[in-house]
Amino acid sequence: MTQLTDWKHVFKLDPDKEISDEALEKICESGTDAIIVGGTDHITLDGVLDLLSSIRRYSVPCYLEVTDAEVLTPGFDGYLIPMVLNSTDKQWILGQQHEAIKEYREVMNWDEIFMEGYCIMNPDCKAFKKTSCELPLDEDVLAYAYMAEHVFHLPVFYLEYSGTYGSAELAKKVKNELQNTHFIYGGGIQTAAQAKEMKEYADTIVVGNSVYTNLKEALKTVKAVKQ
Ligand code: 1GP
Repeated sequence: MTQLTDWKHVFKLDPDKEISDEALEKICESGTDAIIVGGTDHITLDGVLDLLSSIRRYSVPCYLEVTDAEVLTPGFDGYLIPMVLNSTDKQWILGQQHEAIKEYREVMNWDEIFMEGYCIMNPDCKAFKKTSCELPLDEDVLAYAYMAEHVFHLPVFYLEYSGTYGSAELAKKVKNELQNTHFIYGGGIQTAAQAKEMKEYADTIVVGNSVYTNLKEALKTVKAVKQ
């Protein structure tokens, strides 16, 4: 199975959003490297399990991004755990993770768990507000990327513009800051050209919302980064 560090392209699906069987088939058979199940609001265990079982009809790897320990469930190929580095509230950086580790550490398999150092860059997105982020300047973002790699030794740094297309110039600078930590970019990718542009710098690009708004264009992002 493709390792996270080999991912070029992933789709992120939200258990709170409706998706037809036909659309799901196209997404899972698109050639993407993995599907991430994750979202910010109204995430329920039932919703997560429903989506997981639908995705499991296909061979594509399926990862859960754990934004709420209540929906943790076995059966995924891996688990992504965000630490929101630009949050002003400790609970989103270390607090919830600390609680989850107290409860689950006996059953945690670190071969399938990946901590993600998140930097959330869109002040209008739900995750930014929910996790009480402050908008960093470029130099701050680069320092967070540096900390992700050298202070926390995180496997992943995630530049998150959820809902809006971000700065390719900043993505380029972030890439230059990272040697060992895998660089994921997500946010606002709707076209093959945008996918290609961000993939110049990011190791992996994530396409989320556009599968719900314009699936045809969203599907083209796969080929755009895999040629
Ligand atoms: C969201 O980074 C992902 O967590 C993808 O963002 O929904 O804007 O594509 P979009």
